Amino acid sequence: ILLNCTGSDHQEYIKQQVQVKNPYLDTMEEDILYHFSLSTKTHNLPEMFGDIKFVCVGGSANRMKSFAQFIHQELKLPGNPEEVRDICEGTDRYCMYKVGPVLSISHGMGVPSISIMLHELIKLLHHAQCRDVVLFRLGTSGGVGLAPGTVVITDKAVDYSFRPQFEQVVLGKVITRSTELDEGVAGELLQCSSELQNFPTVIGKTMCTHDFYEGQGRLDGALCSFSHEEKLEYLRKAYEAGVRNIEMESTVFAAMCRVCGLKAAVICVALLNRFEGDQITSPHDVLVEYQQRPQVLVSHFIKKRLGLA
Ligand code: R2B
Ligand code: URA
Repeated sequence: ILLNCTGSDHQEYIKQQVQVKNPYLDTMEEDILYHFSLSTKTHNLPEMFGDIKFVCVGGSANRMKSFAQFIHQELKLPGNPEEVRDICEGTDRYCMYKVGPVLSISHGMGVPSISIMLHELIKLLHHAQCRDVVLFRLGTSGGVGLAPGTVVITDKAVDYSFRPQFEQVVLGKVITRSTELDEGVAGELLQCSSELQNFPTVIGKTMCTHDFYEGQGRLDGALCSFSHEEKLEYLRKAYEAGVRNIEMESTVFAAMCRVCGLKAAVICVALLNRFEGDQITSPHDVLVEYQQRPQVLVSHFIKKRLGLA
């Protein structure tokens, strides 16, 4: 087909592919995706993953398994949702489930954990020749001035000083990458939320930190080097800068997807309002229901895209 493409069609075709930004990859005879326990030599990646259109990632292995089972039901696919198989069963670093065109993967907690997963995921999508893929991070977060249970669609992922950038140390030097997310997908998700009943949703900035306790201004860690007033002052500044929630992966997720030409969105539920406290005190069943909200929203999005809703 490529031979018949005109120049601009060809460019469009290339643009829709998942791009890796590493010239060395082409020179490798085999690529071992170590933390997935998959490899280009032992697995036929185009056959296993070539039809993937939606990739959903989230911190917890159990939650991403439940999501796979949920989306199996929602898409009314044949077979028993209970029998979804972990593709990464050769390792317990991450889990991965494929349900029709949807891939559900866990990424653990924090920037280093999700960034290792994303290197291997983006290579996997590239090796599998996937096209037109949208990535979603479905997560939990601390709300900044929001009622618990509110879903936040991220318009920009920002760092500790509310800048839309991700800093990474490479060869001993800091390099900075932009963390802009796809505006169209965020808008489509907001539209989806308005079509669901009792679904409090906002769009806003998401602050990404490298710690859950002091790094997020909590007074309840094993260490605390600031006062209650200083905490509130920081949260107030964050709110004024447009930050509506705080979590631990969004900046690197946004930055890596952007560089590789992948459309991406971050959807996190707020488990608490950080102006009101630090401890997560809601009962277990309430927290479970909150964590299903990003899944319900993304499922609605996927069904609409597939013409099923
Ligand atoms: C949200 O929740 C986790 C910490 O509890 C972390 O992975 C995040 O981003
Ligand atoms: N996840 C976070 O990173 N922070 C919170 O406050 C809640 C969940």
